[in-house]
Amino acid sequence: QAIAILDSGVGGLTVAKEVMRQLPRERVLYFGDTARAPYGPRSKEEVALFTRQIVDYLLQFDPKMIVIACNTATAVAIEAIRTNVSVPVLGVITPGARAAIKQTKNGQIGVIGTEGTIRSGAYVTALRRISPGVKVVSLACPTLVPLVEKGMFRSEEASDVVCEALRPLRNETIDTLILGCTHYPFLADRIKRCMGEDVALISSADQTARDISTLLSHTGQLESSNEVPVHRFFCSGDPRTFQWIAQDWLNEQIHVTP
Ligand code: DGN
Repeated sequence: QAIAILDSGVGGLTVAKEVMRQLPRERVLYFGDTARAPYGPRSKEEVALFTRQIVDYLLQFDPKMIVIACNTATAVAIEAIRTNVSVPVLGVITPGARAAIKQTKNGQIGVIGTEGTIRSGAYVTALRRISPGVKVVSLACPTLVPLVEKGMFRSEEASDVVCEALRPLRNETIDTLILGCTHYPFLADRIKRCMGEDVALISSADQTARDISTLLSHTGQLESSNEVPVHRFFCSGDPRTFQWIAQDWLNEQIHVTP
């Protein structure tokens, strides 16, 4: 049985990569809804519906668990999906919040994400649940996901767009910044350059992969076979763009099923 991972596009590959690194025996089934990305500007109802459709599609393959590797979808749909699905469902917001609370020294945390994620207040809720006194500064950065989906994350233009998007955070005294969108680790070096060395960047990917590992070891479902797993990738849009971004990010050859 595989670990099914979904996102609106290529962003969830940041989580998939970490899963493949931390749990090299596990087989990954990935779905990127590239035809309908970005989810950020869409309504809650629409994102919840799309997430449900993808989960239903992935359930055909009888996965051992579902990972909603999209903050926007986690924010609006995880509870409903959990009640309707019999396998464990993990999102990326609680793991990201936990990692940020562990990291911060001054108790001031920034969160960047899509409009949908920021509007939902899901990070503020998750952070305050763990540490009620924490100060949270949230900022929607709608210009970043399109850069990544177009494969422009290494371009000069990307640096300018990132700096412009993060400008409102420059005078904040945060010491930790949550990359509250799974696409943003693609831009991590540019975000780092813009925010400076003193601000620690938190990607949910690392903590999410650890949580997956903990969950599967509790349920006795960690893969024990030594065979090299064959991962599968699906996308709803142009498979060529998806394939080259995925190969570049994962550093391996993959096959994409359109
Ligand atoms: N990668 C998604 C997230 O983490 O929110 C959303 C990207 C998008 O569709 N805007």
